[in-house]
Amino acid sequence: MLHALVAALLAVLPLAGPGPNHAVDDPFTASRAQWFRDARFGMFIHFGGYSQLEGEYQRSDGSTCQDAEWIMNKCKIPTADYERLVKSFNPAQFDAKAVVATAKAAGQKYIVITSKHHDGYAMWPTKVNKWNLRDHSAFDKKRDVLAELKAEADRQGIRFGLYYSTWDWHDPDARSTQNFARYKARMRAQLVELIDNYDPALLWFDGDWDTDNPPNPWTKQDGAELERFLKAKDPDLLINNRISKRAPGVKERRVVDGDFGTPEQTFPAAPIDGQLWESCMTIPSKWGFAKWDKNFKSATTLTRNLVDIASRSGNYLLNVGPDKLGRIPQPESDRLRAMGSWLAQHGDAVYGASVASWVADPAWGAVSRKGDKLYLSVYDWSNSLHLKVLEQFDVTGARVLNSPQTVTVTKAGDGYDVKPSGAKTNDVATVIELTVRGEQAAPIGTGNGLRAQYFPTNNWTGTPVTRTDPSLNFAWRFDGDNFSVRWTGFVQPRFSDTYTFLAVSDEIAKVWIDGKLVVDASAPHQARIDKGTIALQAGKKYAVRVDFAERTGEAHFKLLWTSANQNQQVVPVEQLYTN
Ligand code: H79
Repeated sequence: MLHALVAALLAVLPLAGPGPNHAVDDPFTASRAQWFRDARFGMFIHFGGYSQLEGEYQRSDGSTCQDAEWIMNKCKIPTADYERLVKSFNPAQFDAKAVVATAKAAGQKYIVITSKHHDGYAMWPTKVNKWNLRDHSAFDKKRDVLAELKAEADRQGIRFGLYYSTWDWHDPDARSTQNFARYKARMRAQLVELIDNYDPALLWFDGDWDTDNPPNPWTKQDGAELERFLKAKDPDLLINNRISKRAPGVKERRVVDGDFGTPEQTFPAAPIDGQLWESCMTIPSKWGFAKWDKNFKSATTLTRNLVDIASRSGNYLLNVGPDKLGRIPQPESDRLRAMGSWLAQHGDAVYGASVASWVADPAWGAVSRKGDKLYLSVYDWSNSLHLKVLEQFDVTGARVLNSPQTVTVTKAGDGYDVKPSGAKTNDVATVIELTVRGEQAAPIGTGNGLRAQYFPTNNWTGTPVTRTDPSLNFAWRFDGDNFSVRWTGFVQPRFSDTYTFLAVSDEIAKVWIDGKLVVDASAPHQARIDKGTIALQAGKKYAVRVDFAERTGEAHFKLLWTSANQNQQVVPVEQLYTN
């Protein structure tokens, strides 16, 4: 009630200054995201009413149409017919113990299961409607697959997450701009059920695109409101970027949305600027079960994908599609088990590992880093193994995981030649572990932030309100218009490196370090990331000035840094000084 009043006031009053900051922490360093950053490998499960159709629909004219979790939409199945088919859904052989055991055997650290896909069918006994596995199926009325999976995941030490599609083909209000508020209320009620009953560590939204088939009235404001609501209920929830809205015709999602980015059926060639990320991919071509979908990727490809992803500081959410009886198809579990047996011996290269910025990505494999270890995952053992060095470091030890062979490391050309004495240990990737010593970090600083001046205009004029901001990490979103901020003080790097400063901003931002304009995003723009580099010396303090201005629409500003020795993060309070 009070909230609505405040929101109404904010809407009518020209607000001089920003509203509340919705960026509560930095996902790159926050303890609530620690498990996610370390996990690297999760199991996605696409399981729903569509699973009953097994990827095929017989039209009334006798012809066959094929798809999987999109079958209702792509094959234009009339709702009544889809409902009739799903009525006989009886996944009696769904065995949570076996599913979680498969994830464990694969070396996966978390599970994300579809609670509701685009067809709107809820996989738990929701009280919001009858379009769910309890009330609309032939399944045992005493069973609840989400409850079973959650309990088993807890028992076996696997984190539990839920997928939820905001886009809904079944609920008539979901495609109606006029009735959308009613749909949003039902969605919220369902999400409350999910949080209260299954306590997910992560919510994975989907269906954020702009489309007419059927229409999808969801907006960025809807996403921002929902995220605020969910985080108020559970501040530790991790939420993906698709809770927001992808603009019409835009392929890329925004860096400011959610806790992590979600490349789909692909993964990037380097860490993503400004956000944690998780690539979701399938083993055959489709997400939901389809009996004809038999072009399975090899365990070697899948394992190397995981290693590549970990070496770029991302997670791999690899999907399985249980059949209509609830069983993970054997070709999928076979591949998962093969990945797990490789990981059992080489997991150090993956879990808790991230980008190894000291070296260039090699053509013969991938390099990841964890603390004072570099892991060279060699896919092509026949090649000579050269490491191109981007940042000097010493090698104090070298060994091949699971092999007694010796490794010699010699300086050569632009880096190191690495020569193992023996044969590869397996065909997927042989891992060479280097113990390394890089530059000693300067002690953690003692700063308390930057001096901030908040101006009641969008051009740094008028009388500012002054305060100290511990870090520059703001998502004011829709809450403030027509203000500008100037932050001043000093920044103190802990390494002598060429630093990249990354500014997430909407809509005007400039960053000066040591008097040099490092980021110039002074042409008005929507939420995006801009960056620039400057060489700095460890422990020295450099003058910093940041100008940010907001006229209308959304307001965002974050300042991050990264270097060869410093993984990407919001510049932390300890390294920022008011004087
Ligand atoms: O759940 C899995 C897929 O079913 C779902 N996301 C994963 C995790 C997914 N559905 N579609 N896509 C992914 C690809 C998106 C297709 C689109 Fe379009 C093309 C969206 C906008 C253009 C088709 C045409 C849908 C709307 C218009």
